[in-house]
Amino acid sequence: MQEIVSLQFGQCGNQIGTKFWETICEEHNINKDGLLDDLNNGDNGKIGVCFHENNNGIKKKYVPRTVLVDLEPGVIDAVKSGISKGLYRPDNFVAGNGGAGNNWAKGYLVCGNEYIERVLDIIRKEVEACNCIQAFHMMHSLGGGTGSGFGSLTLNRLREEYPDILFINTSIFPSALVSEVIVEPYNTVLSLDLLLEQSDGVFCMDNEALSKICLNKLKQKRVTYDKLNQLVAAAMSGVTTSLRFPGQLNADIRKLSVNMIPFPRLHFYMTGLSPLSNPDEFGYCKQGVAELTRDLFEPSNMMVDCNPRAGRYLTFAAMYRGTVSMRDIDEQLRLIQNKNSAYFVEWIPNNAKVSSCNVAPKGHKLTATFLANNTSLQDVMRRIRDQYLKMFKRKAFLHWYTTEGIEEMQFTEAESNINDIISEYEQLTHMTANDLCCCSDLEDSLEELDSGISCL
Ligand SMILES: Nc1nc2c(ncn2[C@@H]2O[C@H](COP(=O)(O)OP(=O)(O)OP(=O)(O)O)[C@@H](O)[C@H]2O)c(=O)[nH]1
Ligand SMILES: [Mg+2]
Repeated sequence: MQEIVSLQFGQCGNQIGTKFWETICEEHNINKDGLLDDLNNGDNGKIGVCFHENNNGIKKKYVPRTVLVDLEPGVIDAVKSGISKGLYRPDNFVAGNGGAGNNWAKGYLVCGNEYIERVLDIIRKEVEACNCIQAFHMMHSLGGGTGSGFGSLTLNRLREEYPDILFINTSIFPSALVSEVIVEPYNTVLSLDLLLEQSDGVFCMDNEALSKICLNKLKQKRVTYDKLNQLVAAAMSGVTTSLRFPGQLNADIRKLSVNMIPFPRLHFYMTGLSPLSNPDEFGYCKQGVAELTRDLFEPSNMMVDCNPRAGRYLTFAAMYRGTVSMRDIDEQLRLIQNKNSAYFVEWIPNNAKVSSCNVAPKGHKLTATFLANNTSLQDVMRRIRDQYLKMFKRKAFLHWYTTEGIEEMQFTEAESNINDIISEYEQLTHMTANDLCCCSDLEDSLEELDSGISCL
């Protein structure tokens, strides 16, 4: 079994985490106490990837392989007393009593250092309980102090201790549409700097795009975290389907990464879902393979506020759930790629990975999840970088960070790292196969990619 150990950090990490577990428990017929609800249990052959299966004599109990951490107590207390309180391992909760107060430096240095050994001990126990762990999966926001700062510290430490285990992140990018944290561009830039160097794959979820989906597509009157988190959980459930249910392609994170990431630093994914429609309109539109596939490429379906049509697809993966024919899918994807060839780089032939799973999410017959490595992701980096620069030019709010021990230099280095990735995306948007031959760094990486794919 290739297990994934989840790490939920901070308010946002724990709120999206609990929504994720709620969603996948329902799909695997696990009730709020971790017991199987339905004896006719469908295809649960790979359930051990995400859950411990504990046999306590009478009934098997399924316990999420997850560690829940927050430097302030409120959200963890809410999980401990919420409807799923019987689901999680009691030893896997860590709650501080102060919080990092929206300050990356506090999460990374001060409070983080106080709690890191306790957290690492719990994670070590989780790793020991695995047969052959494939990845850590951290869920967190980039805009606060705990998920971003303490999350970064933990990422650093786990990288040192387990260099061979893949590290993936579901990272929530901030948006002024739902947040009042003024310093979040600072926290986000400092976190991105680390994610660029240390993470193996970042599923980017942008509160800006998620809010627009809620308002414009789902026709909600008001945006709430609960609604945003439902979208994030649905996308994460889609992305992990082939890891959790028996199937064929992309069945582990390493294969997904080898196929999706042509250059090591370009490991930021945008995610999309279909269908995404107003529940009142449900049933009025046909939603077959053709409609879903077309929808997946719609900019308004992306969970990052970017326009993929202004960039180019390096690679993408489409995952379908429900009873569906692979021939239909291949045909629809070919149609879209042929019609829109300018949007796909020509120097990665066969840049699509497709998979299907016959278990549809609850309440649906057919759905699809999209994962893309598209150069327009630079838009969200640019948005955050520009907000950051406005404050940093005046050194506004900087003292909160320097007094906690972060040097100004770390800010300028992080900023230049973000500038570099923006230029890398920019370059690849305009680069043709011929230009690429002149660029030896990229050429080396392409050779690595070729040999990686041929090893599969
Ligand atoms: N999508 C989503 N975003 C959230 C949620 N909770 C907070 N955020 C966003 O996360 C950022 C703030 O980070 P938090 O997760 O609250 O902070 P934290 O990690 O707990 O850190 P501190 O409270 O500062 O110690 C802001 O951008 C919020 O809009 C949530 O449940 N869902
Ligand atoms: Mg908090």
